[in-house]
Amino acid sequence: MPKEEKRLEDRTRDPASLEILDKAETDFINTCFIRADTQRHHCKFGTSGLCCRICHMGPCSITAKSPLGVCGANADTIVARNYLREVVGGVAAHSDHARHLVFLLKKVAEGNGGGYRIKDERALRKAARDYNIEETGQPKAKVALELANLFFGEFTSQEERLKTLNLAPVIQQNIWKQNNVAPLGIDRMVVQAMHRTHIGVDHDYRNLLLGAFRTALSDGWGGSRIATIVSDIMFGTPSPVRSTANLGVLGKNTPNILVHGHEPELSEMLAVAINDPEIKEYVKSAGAESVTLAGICCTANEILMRHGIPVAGSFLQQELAIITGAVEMMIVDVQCCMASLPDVANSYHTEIVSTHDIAKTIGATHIPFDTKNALKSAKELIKRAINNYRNRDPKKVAIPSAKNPLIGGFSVDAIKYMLGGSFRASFRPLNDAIIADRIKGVVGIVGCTNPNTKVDEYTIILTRELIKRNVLILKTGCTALASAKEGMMTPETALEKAGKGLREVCEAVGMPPILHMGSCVDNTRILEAATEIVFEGGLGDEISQIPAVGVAPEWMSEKAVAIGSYFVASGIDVILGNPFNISGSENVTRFLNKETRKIFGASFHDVSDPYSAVEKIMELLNASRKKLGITKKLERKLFDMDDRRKIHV
Ligand code: BF8
Repeated sequence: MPKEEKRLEDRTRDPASLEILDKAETDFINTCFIRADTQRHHCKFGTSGLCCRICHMGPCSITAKSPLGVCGANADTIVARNYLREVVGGVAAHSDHARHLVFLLKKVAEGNGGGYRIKDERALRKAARDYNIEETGQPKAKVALELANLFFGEFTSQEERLKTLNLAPVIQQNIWKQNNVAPLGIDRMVVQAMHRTHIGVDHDYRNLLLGAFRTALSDGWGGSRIATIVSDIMFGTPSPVRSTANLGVLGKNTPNILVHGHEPELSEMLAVAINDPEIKEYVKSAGAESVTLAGICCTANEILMRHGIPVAGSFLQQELAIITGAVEMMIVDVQCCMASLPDVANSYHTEIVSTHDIAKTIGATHIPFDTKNALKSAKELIKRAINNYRNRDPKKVAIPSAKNPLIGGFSVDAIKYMLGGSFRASFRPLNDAIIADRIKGVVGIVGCTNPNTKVDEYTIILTRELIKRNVLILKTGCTALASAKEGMMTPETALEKAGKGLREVCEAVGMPPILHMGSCVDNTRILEAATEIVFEGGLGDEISQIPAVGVAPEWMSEKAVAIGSYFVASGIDVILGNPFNISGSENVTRFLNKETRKIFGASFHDVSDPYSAVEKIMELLNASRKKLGITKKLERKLFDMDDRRKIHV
């Protein structure tokens, strides 16, 4: 046992994870938690952003005695370059995910979509109108093809700004134009960012950082937004759905299949195939009544939002799920799937199946997913998992009992519907509640889990304290799963803990105070909600004026750096539970934590404990409220048309 190993109870607040971490010790399994202990002495040059490895005259590390790299780059340049490269990594991941979905949309439109079809024609036609594509009276395949081609243009556009930017409030668009951060084609932005960070190109830290915001915008108002739009068209716009979360969802007497990663094509087809009569028959022949399909990470969020399929766990539970000894197959695609999975699986009977040609791991079985024969491929995978059920060793099985019910599926459309009903679907009641001070504001809590902190702790404390203070919470990614596992995503539990004003509003419209809005690419749903609030009127003319804050409490991935950056560039302050690797440059730190406020109306804030984060958030929300002149609590009353007109002026 390494000398500095953390106590078990300091690793996570989740009881299911604690139980399996204990089992991992007994089974001698090396998990990310142990590896985090052995990696604890993080390189100071790395954490401060002062290590430059972009050419082979180095690597150079900047110190007081050697303040310049061999090429003459100083700390500001090196730190800013490293930051931009992290943003690029995140943008590329989200946007490549989007590209695959656009290909699928195109194939479906051309009649080559295999078992896929357009599930939400309303979403297709709405998207077409948003992008000025003529859709009235046109067949859906034609509209879909035109939209897919337009989206491909969003990747390749060489000289024109992204069309998706037009979905933002006009003032945001103007800010981006004036500061030359309105992105061109996504691919062009990624290539340009890699070019400008090559040795001997861009050395002005401010220019590099503006480049980082421009690249990030090509994700938030580009790749990720397109991914969400196309997913909704292809697989359906989510609406509230019940489910359960945590390792306790694994079946004791059923074959268990976990789907893990990000792209929804495969998981959607698995969700269909699992109910196929052929599979139901097949599983009986293996001596089980049914087969359990559950999700890990963002794939879990995707199939939860659309099918109510249970969530086995978040990012740091992927190894733990295998250690239960009860998983027949873990199917992975891209992003956040640990390299260690086959090693962990070696001690059990679990088969790790990789499905994406750009994401292979030695020790995993690679079975590329065939979208042309998607249903057949999905059924074959499920049968293979069922065949493995006979290899389960009961002596190695320990499934924690912990699981909690939840409600997920809050797309912006679903929120509008909850707020206003089907005939008057609108954000008006939310804006009114914020104006009347029953709701203080809206906070998006997003991102990952990280073994360097006690898992889920910051997220849960922050969420609990904010709803107590009448703040409506929007959640995505693994932080959404933290609340789900804690039982905070049922309307009843959460409402018991919410402040009076928030509770009144949520009870009136039948909505929980913590809304699960989806996976990481679905952070664009939070931008969409912020835009709806602006369009609805009464809370400012642009996003930075509304009382809204973003928080990434336990973030770890490059995608989170991109997300934080596009939030700030969209006018939303972002609280970071752990800082970026930028402390080596005072100028870069000042730029990101202060000066962006003059450009975008928002900045980053490093706040390492959740109680201080609550104070900071309330300070930011109250400052916005003061600027809007909405500091007084209004009597509760129903707004008539006259009131509404006044709000709009
Ligand atoms: O994209 S929240 S750990 S699973 S990076 Fe990964 Fe972070 Fe989870 Fe989803 Ni997002």
